Amino acid sequence: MAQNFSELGLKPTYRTALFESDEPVDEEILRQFEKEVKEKIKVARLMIAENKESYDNQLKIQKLKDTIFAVNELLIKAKKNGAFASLIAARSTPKSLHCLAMRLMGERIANPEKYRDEKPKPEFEDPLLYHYAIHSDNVIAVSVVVNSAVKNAQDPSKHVFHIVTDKMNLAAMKVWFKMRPVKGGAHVEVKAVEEFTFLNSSYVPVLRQLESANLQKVYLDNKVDNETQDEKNMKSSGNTKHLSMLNHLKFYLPEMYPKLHRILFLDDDVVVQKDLTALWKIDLDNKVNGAVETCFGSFHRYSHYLNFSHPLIKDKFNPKACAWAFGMNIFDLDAWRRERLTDQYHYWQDLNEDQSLWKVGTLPPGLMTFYSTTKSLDKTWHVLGLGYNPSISMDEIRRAAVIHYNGNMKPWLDIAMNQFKELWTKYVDSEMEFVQMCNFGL
Ligand SMILES: [Mn+2]
Repeated sequence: MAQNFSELGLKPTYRTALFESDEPVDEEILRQFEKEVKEKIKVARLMIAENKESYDNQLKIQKLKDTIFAVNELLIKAKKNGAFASLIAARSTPKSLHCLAMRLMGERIANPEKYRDEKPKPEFEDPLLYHYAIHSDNVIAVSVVVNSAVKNAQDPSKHVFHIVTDKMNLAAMKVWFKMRPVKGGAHVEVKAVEEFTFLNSSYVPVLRQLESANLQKVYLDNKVDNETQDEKNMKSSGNTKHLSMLNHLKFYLPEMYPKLHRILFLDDDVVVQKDLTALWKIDLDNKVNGAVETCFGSFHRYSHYLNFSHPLIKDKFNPKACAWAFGMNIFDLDAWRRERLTDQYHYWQDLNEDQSLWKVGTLPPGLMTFYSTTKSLDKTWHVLGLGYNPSISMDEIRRAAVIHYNGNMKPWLDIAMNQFKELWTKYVDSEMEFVQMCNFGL
């Protein structure tokens, strides 16, 4: 696949966006990709027509025909991978996930006295313990992350998990951890993003942008013109789904946990396979973000994520700088506060209202915010690609402290890759009655 893209003269950024990315596939990118592929096919067809008369060009014709075929295959694959996977992700999984959330809600409504809110534990603010941040609306995914971390921790009682979800999933998430308390004395705090009241639209650019996008939507809806409702919905939803507060929450960790010095940020599509405590002791050389780098050859450089035709980007960043990944990051919160990096993030996010610096996602603003303040970690800490790359070696996976199912093929979906699924399912609490009822297909 890698060489196909460059051989066919297609931008490698498409490869990143359509096959490797952890963020939802952007319809606009898929459309652009389709347009370019169709353009390539057209040019190839024209050349064949022009060359038809001269017999000595047979070879060339055959080569062009092969190109048409290869490009078409790529398009079909991209559509399947992108649009189709998001379709499945949006329909079939939520069936089981919804079922689980509903059962948990039902349990809570049936037994209100069992689920009264408890006082926050002092451990939640104890800087001497090992703190984790997990931001997700997916109960089963979060339970796997926490369960795998606890099972592999030498002393679970020193580990504190700060789960933040949205208002809609708060009760379900709380009931889960009440019904299935974590083992070994580990500590779990569950909060809704709405409880962090400093995160409002006068402080957070993403929320302000969401509000103005919603205003635009109202304006579009009321406008009398010849667009159908579907077309309007397409236009407005395309922008807003990437601006979810839960996705951008990681940029506010120092303010959310003012007493803590370090926190380990984990995505909800990871599995922990080793004791991680060494991460809190690693020397970060006064840097803020400890992460594994993802570049190889010309791939996954800053130029793939940022628009280098913009003067501010060209001025400030090296296009060849190596990108790194979100998903397992050890953040030094003191250094973050000292360097005022949240202001940096706000600066870039404000400038990108018109999407002229980057298109979508949280990795581009992350790459900008933590440029020159990221310390590269040994690759065995965090092995990526289990959601799209079938050729990761099992040795590499076994050695990894954390494995990451970034990509479309999440382990809780029907389209998960079979060879990697078991590494996730072994941490699913399959004895839990609701998990059995809700058909997770384990
Ligand atoms: Mn992820």
